[in-house]
Amino acid sequence: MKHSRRRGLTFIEVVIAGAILSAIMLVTLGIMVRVSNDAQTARVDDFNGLKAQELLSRVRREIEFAKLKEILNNHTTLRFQIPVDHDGDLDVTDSSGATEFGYFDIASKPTLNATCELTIDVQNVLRETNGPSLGLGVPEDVYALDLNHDGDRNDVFVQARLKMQILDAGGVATFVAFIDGGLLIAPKPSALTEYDGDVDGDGVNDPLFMVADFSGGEVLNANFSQAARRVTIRTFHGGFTADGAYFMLRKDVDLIRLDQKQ
Ligand SMILES: [Ca+2]
Ligand SMILES: [Ca+2]
Ligand SMILES: [Ca+2]
Repeated sequence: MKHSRRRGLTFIEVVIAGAILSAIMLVTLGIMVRVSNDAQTARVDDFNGLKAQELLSRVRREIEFAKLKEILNNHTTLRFQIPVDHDGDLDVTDSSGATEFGYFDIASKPTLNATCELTIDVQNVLRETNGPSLGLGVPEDVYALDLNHDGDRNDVFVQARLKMQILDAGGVATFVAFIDGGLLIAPKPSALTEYDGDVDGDGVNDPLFMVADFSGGEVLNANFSQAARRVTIRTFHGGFTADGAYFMLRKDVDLIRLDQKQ
């Protein structure tokens, strides 16, 4: 008896084919989701990078010809002066040959003893689920996420812009402008008003402004020596992916060589 050629698939073949098809679809879907997520996170990272570069290049422009006066308030405030022609002889040295360091007053007049200050202006607070409230009187948002990806939901961050102000000889601010920074800063867990804590959760604190040594470029403490001719600025920017499920954290560090002897 002649058997007709078998047509169609057996049940088990259908099941296997179905399983293979499902697996292929899952893998494809996985790749699509990953590509989409990668594209999303890349976009957020690009945006964060742009904010960082804007801020860092602005600070660089302000301070590269400056003489550093001091870094204070837990590394969040940097004071500096620049060469000015205070005596009006068309150069920035006085009759003794010394550089006339100062800043401009509100009428753009070069003024000795005036100082420019860069400091932070806290705008809002980002808290992980168990992060403490800072009670600063600024908006606080709580997120059920590990924003800094350090394995816990205990952290809290402030988001700040940079405030630039001119201080007169008495230290009174005569002019204030803002550099929209979107800086993320972590307070110290032991002192929630000291904003030089650990932002990225690697166990090392992340101060905003630090003095660096001219010879080795090594970051020193706020007490700077004669050799200090560099300032490091460490910025963190963050942003959520479009679905709000992931928070990208980006770190940028700039080492600015100061033109003037400190
Ligand atoms: Ca002069
Ligand atoms: Ca965390
Ligand atoms: Ca850190």
